Amino acid sequence: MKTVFSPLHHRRTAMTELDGGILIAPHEKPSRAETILARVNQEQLGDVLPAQEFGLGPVLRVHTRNYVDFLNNSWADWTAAGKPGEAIPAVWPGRGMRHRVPKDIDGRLGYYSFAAETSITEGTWDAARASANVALTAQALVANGEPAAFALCRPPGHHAHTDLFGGYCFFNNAALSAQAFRDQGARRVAVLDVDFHHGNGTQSIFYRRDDVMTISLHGDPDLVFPHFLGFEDESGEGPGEGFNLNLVYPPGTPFSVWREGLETACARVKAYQPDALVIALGVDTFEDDPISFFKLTSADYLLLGERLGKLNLPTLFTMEGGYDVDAIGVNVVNVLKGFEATR
Ligand code: OKP
Ligand code: MG
Ligand code: ZN
Repeated sequence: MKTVFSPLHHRRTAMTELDGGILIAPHEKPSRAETILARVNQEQLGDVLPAQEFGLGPVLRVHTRNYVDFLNNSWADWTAAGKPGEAIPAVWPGRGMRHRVPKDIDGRLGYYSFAAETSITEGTWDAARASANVALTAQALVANGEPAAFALCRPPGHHAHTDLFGGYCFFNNAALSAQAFRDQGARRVAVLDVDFHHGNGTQSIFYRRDDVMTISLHGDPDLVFPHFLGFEDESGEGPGEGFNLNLVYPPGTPFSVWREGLETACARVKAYQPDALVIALGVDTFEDDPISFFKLTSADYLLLGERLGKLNLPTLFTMEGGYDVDAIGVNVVNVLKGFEATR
């Protein structure tokens, strides 16, 4: 399987993540991508290709112009306002308040976000753009006949809504790719999110559509981020009714239980008969992940990959979460090797 990678991910090197009332060094850090890349090379998974430039066209198929402009200008606006640190949202339009876009950068940061852990920094725009280009380059490989490709995206994307950043995400790389498949003639696309967290952005983007099915397995949002979406009674709306599926699990869930949800998800994907499959691949389901509570082992990721491979669909993997950097390379490449073993 070919991997697409961009060294521009290094432009996203935040110093702060708001966590537990203090600013910590972010979990979503550059060594994550470098460790995965090293393992891809060590295991000779396949060629590693650079990202092509796709411009903003495919991004604007999913995100609003105003949101994209905001992301593009936010760091400059923040520094022009004389702020000393990284750009962290601290005020939101709560219940009963006006949903209008304020002029002031503090107001706009809140308008275009849903969480405060994700600081915007000098290179964030460049890295988020590169991450989208990584996804779109890998998507094009699959659209042009590769059976599968791995988009080594960083920053991740599955929490980003059409006009909201948060959860370390800015552009929804999985959603952009699914939309690109549709725009290139795929009739139906399935997005299966195996990251520990709910893919709230992806769900929201396609919630009223039947041409992109969204499925996510994740920790119970009653207990863990993103808290306000991802429950099992969310099944889609209007024409999208029946085309969203959430599979929620409690703390301590091992692979033996999680794989039942994977089976359910795979059955739904198969019945949908999509022309392409996008896997939002997070390995923060790992037993030693510092911010998550599932108990998958490194060997389990081989079995996950095998199950996905058996779907026998043109498949794009977009990299999402996974924060135990010591194990992230092994775990991600195990999924991809397990997948390849079935082909
Ligand atoms: C992004 B992805 C840590 C709280 C973390 C944000 C989690 C974002 C996960 N104390 N909250 O889905 O891996
Ligand atoms: Mg998930
Ligand atoms: Zn995650």
